Amino acid sequence: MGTLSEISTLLQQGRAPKVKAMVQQALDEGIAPGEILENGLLDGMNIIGQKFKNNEVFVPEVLIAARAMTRGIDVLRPYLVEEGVEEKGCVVIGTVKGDLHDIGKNLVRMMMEGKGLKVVDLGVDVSTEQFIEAARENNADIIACSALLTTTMNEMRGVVEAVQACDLNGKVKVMVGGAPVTQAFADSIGADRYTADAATAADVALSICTA
Ligand code: B1M
Repeated sequence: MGTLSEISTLLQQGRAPKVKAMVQQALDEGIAPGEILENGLLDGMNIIGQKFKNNEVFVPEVLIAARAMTRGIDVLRPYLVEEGVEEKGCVVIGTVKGDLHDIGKNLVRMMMEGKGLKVVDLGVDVSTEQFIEAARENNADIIACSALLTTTMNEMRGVVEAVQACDLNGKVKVMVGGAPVTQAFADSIGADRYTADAATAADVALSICTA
């Protein structure tokens, strides 16, 4: 098996220390950092994302694979900066104010990172002002809001209205999601995009950033 397909396989198995070691080995073999990212790490994460979408693997496997990806990216990061691999876009993500659920949001973040997007994760209990400020500071393409409670999903309306009312209007798209959120709700608050799962959210974010 080639080094890159081995990295992909180890990542899918969630074997973080092995992934880290193999990424270093690939660098030592002279493989370009961008190629290791695309054809090793991102390849493995894309396969996991697809399996997750098809209910072939579940949350724990995705989290473990994502952790392995993070370890691999940690080794690559300095080389990627040096090589100047272009980020495909920037997403500011968080769980809305009053809401502490972050498992789904973390999956969305990891899937988006797996697509080569820069993701600024504001964590949980994020206010409208924090979303707006971070989007402005990072020159973001997207604000992505997650909510798990019927009581907190209404916070998303405030984020949409705040974007529409400021200089980010027309520049930043608002994506929403989380278990209680529906397409009808997203339409009712004027959000730009609703997606039901993490893998689709990453696909949509990439298409927005590369449009
Ligand atoms: Co809470 N909780 N919880 N909880 N909790 C739910 C959501 C609940 C449905 C349980 C129930 O009653 N059956 C219920 C909500 C009821 C409602 O509002 N309709 C509930 C409640 C009531 C509460 C508390 C109020 C309980 C209490 O204290 N009385 C409290 C609230 C705390 C707060 O937030 N202020 C609370 C607390 C907690 C814990 C802290 C214990 C814990 C969270 C731990 C953590 O996240 N670190 C917790 C958990 C784990 C759950 C359940 C069991 C699981 C949620 C989860 O992580 N699912 C949940 C019941 C359930 O869903 N079975 C429940 C797995 C995760 C991968 O799915 O987040 O939906 P999910 O993400 C999916 C998609 O929704 C989507 O992608 C993900 C994967 O594909 N997605 C996006 C998510 N964000 C997206 C954003 C996008 C696109 C897609 O674009 C931007």
